[in-house]
Amino acid sequence: MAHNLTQKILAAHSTGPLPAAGEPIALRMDQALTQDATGTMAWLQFEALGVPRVKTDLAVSYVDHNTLQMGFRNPDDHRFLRTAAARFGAVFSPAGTGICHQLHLENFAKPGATLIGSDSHTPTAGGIGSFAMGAGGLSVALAMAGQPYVIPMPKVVRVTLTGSLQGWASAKDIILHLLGLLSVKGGVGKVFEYAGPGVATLTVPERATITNMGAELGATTSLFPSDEQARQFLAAQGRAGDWQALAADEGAAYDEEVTIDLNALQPLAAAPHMPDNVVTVASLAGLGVDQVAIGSCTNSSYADLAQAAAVMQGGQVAARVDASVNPGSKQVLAMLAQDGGLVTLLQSGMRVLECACGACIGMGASPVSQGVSVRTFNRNFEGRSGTKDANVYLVSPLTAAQVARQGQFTDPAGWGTPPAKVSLPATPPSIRHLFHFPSQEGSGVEITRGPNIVALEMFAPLGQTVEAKVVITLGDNITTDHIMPAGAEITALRSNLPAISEHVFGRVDAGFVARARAAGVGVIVAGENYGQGSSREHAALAPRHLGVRVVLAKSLARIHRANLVNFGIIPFTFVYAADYAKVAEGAMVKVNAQALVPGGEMLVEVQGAGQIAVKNDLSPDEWAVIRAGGFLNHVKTML
Ligand code: MIC
Ligand code: SF4
Repeated sequence: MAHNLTQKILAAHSTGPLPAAGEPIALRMDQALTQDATGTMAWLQFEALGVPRVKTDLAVSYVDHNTLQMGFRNPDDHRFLRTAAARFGAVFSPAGTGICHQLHLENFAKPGATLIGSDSHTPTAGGIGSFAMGAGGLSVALAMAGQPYVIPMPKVVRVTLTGSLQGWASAKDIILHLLGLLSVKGGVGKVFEYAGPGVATLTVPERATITNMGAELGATTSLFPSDEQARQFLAAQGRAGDWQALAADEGAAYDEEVTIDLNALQPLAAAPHMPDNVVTVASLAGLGVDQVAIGSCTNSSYADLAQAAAVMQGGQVAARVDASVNPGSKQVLAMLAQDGGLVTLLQSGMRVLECACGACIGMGASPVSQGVSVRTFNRNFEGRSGTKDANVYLVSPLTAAQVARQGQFTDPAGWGTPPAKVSLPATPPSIRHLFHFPSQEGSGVEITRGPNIVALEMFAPLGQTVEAKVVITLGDNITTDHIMPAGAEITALRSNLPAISEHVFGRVDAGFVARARAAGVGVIVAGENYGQGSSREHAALAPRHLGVRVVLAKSLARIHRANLVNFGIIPFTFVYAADYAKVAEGAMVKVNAQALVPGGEMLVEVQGAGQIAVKNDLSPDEWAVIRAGGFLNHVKTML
C-alpha cells in the first residue's frame, strides 16, 4: 500500500499498528530537546522520575530564552541545566550559542527521526524531514526516561506547492498565506506535508521557516521530504551521514489537500493581534513604523540575515525606527561576519543583539507605547512584546528590512529588484566545539541549584466529587501567553511555582489570582482552541497550584490539553457549544468524578444553568493520571 510521509515515519516508531485518525498512537522518540524557560522544570521532573540517564538516542538542553541574567535567577537556572545535562547524559548548549530550533536544525536534526521538544516550535526540524513535536516539559521528561509519547493519530494534509517564489515574496509569505487561509485553529489534529514541484525550489532553512510557523496553525507538526536540498544542507553541516532519501509514495492517500501557487504569492503581514490576521504588505502602505526586529526561530538563518543586509546595503535605518537583529546561531553570525553582511547591518544603524530568542519572548526590545512594531517572528499576541498597547506585524526579513529603511510600510511594487537568493557556503564554520558533550559516566556529577529553584509540588489526588467555582470565563483562541505571561521578570520565575503563580492571567484579569485563591477549587471556562501557542506547562501547572481542577472549553489546543492532564486537571469540552453562554463566572460546578467514563459524556451540575452535558477524550491511562493528582503522583503509585 502507498504511504504518505507521516505514515511511514509513524509506522517505523509506533509500538503498534497505525490507528484511525484521532485514536491514540504511542511513539518511540529518537531525540529530545529542552530550552531553559521550560527546561528547568523538565529536568527537575526527569530527576524526580529516578531514571539515571536519558534513554533517547540524543537529548540537548539549550539555553536561549532567559539569557538576560538580571540578578541570580537566570544564571542559577543555567548552572542547574548545565550540571543536570552532565549528570543525566544530555548535550548542553550554553547561553548565546543560538536559538534551540536553529541550532538543532544545523547540528542534530535527522530525516526520518522523531523529536520531542519542550517548545512549541520544535516542528522547525520538519524542514529536514524529522517528525518533530512540541510538548510540555513533563512529557519531554517522560520521553527522555524512555516512555513512548502518545498523541492522537493526526490527519494528514498535503500542501502541494507549484511554481516558484517571485519578486519579494519569500518562504515566510507561504506560511502566512496558509495561516490566512486556515486560521490559528485550522491545523489542530493535523500534519502538514509539503509536496509538489515547488518543494525542490526551497532550501532547508526556507522550509524550516514554514514548518516552524506551522505551529501557529495549531498543527501537530509539518514535514518536508528529504531530498537533494536536504542532502546538500546536511553535507554542508558536515553531517552527510545523517542524510537518507525520504518521500511519500506515489499515489499515497491524504485526508485533505491544499494547493499553493508560489508564482502568485506577494509579501504578506500578520496584522495585530493574531498570526492568522493576514493582509498584503501593499495594503499597509503609509503606516508609520517605530520598531523593526529581525530574528527568532522563524527567520534568523544565514540566508534571512544576508538578504536583510543586502536590502540595507547603501542605506540606513529611518530615524523613527529602532531596529535590531538576533542571529539564530553563532554559525549564522560567523557567516555574516565572513561575507561582510554584519558590517552592512551595523553601518545601517541596526542593533546586532545576542544569538538568542530576545525580543520574541519579551526579553528586552519592547516597542514604544502604542508603537507599531514589525517583526520577523511567529507570534503577535497582544502584550507579548512587553508593551501592552503596541501593534505587532509579522513579516519576512525582506519586508522588515524595507520597512526599516523607509520608516513605514510601502507598496512592494516600488521596491525595485529583490536581492539574489542566498545559499549556504559549501563549508560553513562549525560551532560544534561550543556544545558540552556529556561523558559516558555522569553519576558523580553534582547538580547545583540556586535559591530560586523550588522543589516540585505534589498535588492531592482527585476526590470522588469535585465541587468548584467558575473563576473565569474566556472567549476563543486564548493563548498560553494570556494564561501565563512571559517577559524577563516573569519568565525568571519558571522554576519557582509559588512565585510565578502570582502572575496567572495577570495581563487579562488582575483579580484572577485572588479569586482563584478564595474559591479554593476552581473551574476555567473558555471558548474554542483554549491554550493555543506556547508549550509552557506553567499555563497548566500554575492554575493547578491556585486550585483549578477543571477546564471546560469549546475545544482545546493539543499541547495544553496534554499539560492539563499531566498536572491533574480535567479537560472537559461542551457537548453543545451553546451551553457555553449559560455558565457564569462565580457559579458553582459539581462533577461526580466517579461517573466519569474515559472518552465518554456526562452531565455536570452548574449553578444557575442546571445540568450541562460535557465530554472528555481521555484514555483510561490519562484518567488514572488525573485521579492520582498528576503524572508524577501516578508514576509513584505505579512504582
Ligand atoms: C514561545 O515562543 O512562546 C516560547 C517561549 O518559546 C514557548 C516556550 C516557553 O514558554 O518557554 C513555546 O513556544 O513553547
Ligand atoms: Fe524563542 Fe521566539 Fe522561537 Fe519561542 S518563538 S523559541 S521565544 S525565538
